Amino acid sequence: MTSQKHPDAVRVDEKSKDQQLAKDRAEPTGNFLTTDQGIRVEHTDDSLKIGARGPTLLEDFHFREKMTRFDHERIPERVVHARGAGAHGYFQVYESQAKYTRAKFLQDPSKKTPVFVRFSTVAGSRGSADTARDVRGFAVKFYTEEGNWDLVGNNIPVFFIQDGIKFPDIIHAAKPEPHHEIPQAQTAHDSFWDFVSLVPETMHMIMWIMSDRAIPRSFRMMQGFGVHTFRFIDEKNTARFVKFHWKPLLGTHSLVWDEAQKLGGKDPDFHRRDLFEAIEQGDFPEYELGVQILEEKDAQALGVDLLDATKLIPEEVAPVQPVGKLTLNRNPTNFFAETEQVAFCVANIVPGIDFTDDPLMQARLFSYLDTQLTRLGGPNFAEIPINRPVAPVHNHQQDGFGRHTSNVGRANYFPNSLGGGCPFLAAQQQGGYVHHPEQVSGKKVRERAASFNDHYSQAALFFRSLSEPEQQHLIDACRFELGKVETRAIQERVLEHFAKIDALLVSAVAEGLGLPAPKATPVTPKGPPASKALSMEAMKLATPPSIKTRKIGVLVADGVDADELMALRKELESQGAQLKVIAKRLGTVKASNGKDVPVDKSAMTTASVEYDGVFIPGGAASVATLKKDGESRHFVQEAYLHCKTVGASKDAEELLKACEIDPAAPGVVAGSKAGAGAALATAFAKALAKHRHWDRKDNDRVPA
Ligand code: HDE
Repeated sequence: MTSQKHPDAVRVDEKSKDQQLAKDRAEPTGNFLTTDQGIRVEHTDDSLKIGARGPTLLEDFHFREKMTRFDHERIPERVVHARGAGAHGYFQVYESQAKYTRAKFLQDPSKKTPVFVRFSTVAGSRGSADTARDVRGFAVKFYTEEGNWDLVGNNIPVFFIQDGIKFPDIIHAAKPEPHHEIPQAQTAHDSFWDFVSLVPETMHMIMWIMSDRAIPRSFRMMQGFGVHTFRFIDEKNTARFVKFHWKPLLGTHSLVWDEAQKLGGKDPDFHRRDLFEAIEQGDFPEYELGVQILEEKDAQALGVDLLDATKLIPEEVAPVQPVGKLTLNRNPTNFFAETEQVAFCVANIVPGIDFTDDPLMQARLFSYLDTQLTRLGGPNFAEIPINRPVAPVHNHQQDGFGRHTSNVGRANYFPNSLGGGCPFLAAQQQGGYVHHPEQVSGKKVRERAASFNDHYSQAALFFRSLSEPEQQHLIDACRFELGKVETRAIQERVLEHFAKIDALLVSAVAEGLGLPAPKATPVTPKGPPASKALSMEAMKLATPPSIKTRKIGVLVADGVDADELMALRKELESQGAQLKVIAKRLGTVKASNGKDVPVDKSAMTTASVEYDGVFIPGGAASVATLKKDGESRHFVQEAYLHCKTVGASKDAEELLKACEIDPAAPGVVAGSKAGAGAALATAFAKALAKHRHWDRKDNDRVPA
């Protein structure tokens, strides 16, 4: 019997998971308030007492239940990746991947497989700020017809360590120090860099987290990577190595460090809000899944050990082949039920995909379920609605805290005759998971393979692949992080490692620390001398520029030129960007033509760091008011400092002057040169599509 013909076979489509989740939704509208036992409540503001001023009675079951339930609302936060945001969506393959894998959800381009995605930071607590410098988690649960596949990745393609046994060490070192629990969500402290200085395998990942990749502009604008090498297995049981990549269709973009730090205070929910709002507005985040495929016989010749998670395979060596598209189109109904209770696990895998002996991955195969036993209060968390597969579940697992399923019958063992032998086994042709019969032999040892030994080549490849501004940002980040380290010996040890990566890197960081630079002895990267796919700036040149979903702050006061504002709105919105009118107070401002212009944000509640660009329309009275206002000048100067596009119509150039901004500077679009109305709006949109203007040379003198 094939699994297709069996009554248990499910048809999975985009809606399958939502329909399953709908059964557990509780709708308060139009319903009575009840206790957990379904008893209607007639009063919930006063406890039951003897007399209005008397003692409260123990028999007040409603009070006791209400308070008990409140007292137990919290579950332990994730030991890492505690801070996150989730979204539902679907995945659709472009064309059948049968040549590589027998995974059913990768065969039919008309099929939409439901997914739940959770993005996260690693080091901070659940309430920490979104924009901390950190690697981002990019975890995807595919509810396929053959069961759940979890691709639990990050936005950086490599990891700090090579063997999972060191994970508790690196995480202890990165988290707040144990004696005073400081600092929150930051690696800029002694214990992290102490560990790094003693463990050179961290160097490649250190380059990535000191780069702008660690401060993404949005979850919608970052890449994702499976990190480890997996296997694809085809129908004939041929195995090939595979590395998974997610590429955001909006391009990969970042914040600048000063902006990220300020956002931590101004809007700690910056990324979470951005994701939620984009989905609510119908701007659905999209990512292309790509694979690097390597034949097993070619692996030896790569010069890089595929089992070493501190290394990547340059795209020049193995191109990323597009496989399909992920679309996130629905926000969770309830944060706790879905985003908090979702449990990803590297070991959740479907036929056609398999593991490798990567020692980091092997540790993860143990750790995820183990940690979830504590976090989700016992072994039954796969029954929590968000975790439940859409594929049917039948087995002899039973009992334990929070069990929902009521297993039918008396045969709770295998083999059995009392239950007719059910549930029965599935052969490979019936969808049974058969592990790849990898040939292994060797002595039992606690050793690291010699092929894992090179810790500097790919760190150097990464640094040298960056554009000059990206290198400068990385150097500044190292100067910041190491500048906060108090132990000089730690700084010195890190410099010794940097000396093996790049001469500019080590001299510039040493200078910032006021230390002599050790003699640079940089390694020569194996393989290509540089890789375009590693530089966000180089990637930008390859993708058509777009301002879709970008946010522009427009500063106005009474007397603003409404026509100019209209022209700008028309142009920006036609290209999918959003315009937010900012004034001293909410309500409306009076335009020069006497019309009321609605205000979206009061200056007090927002800041330039929340926008991708700033524009100042004309209107003599409006500009005169803004010019006198320190907050408005600060807004413009800060946007300029962060290399954002600044636009001003001809009469508003006076405000630029008051901000000491040269109207001819890169990324400044001024009316005297660009014209008025539609011409000005078009020039502004074009500059905005560059995202940042790194060639601005004088922005450092801005005091913002
Ligand atoms: Fe994780 N990781 N990890 N990790 N990881 C967890 O599982 C672990 C690693 C990643 O949104 C934990 O349920 C070990 C690499 C993501 O819920 C825990 C090692 C990558 C998430 C755990 C690693 C990741 C986690 C904590 C080294 C990228 C968040 C809570 C061997 C490929 C998933 C939990 C979510 C979460 C262990 C390294 C990604 C403790 C032991 C490499 C995206 O089990």
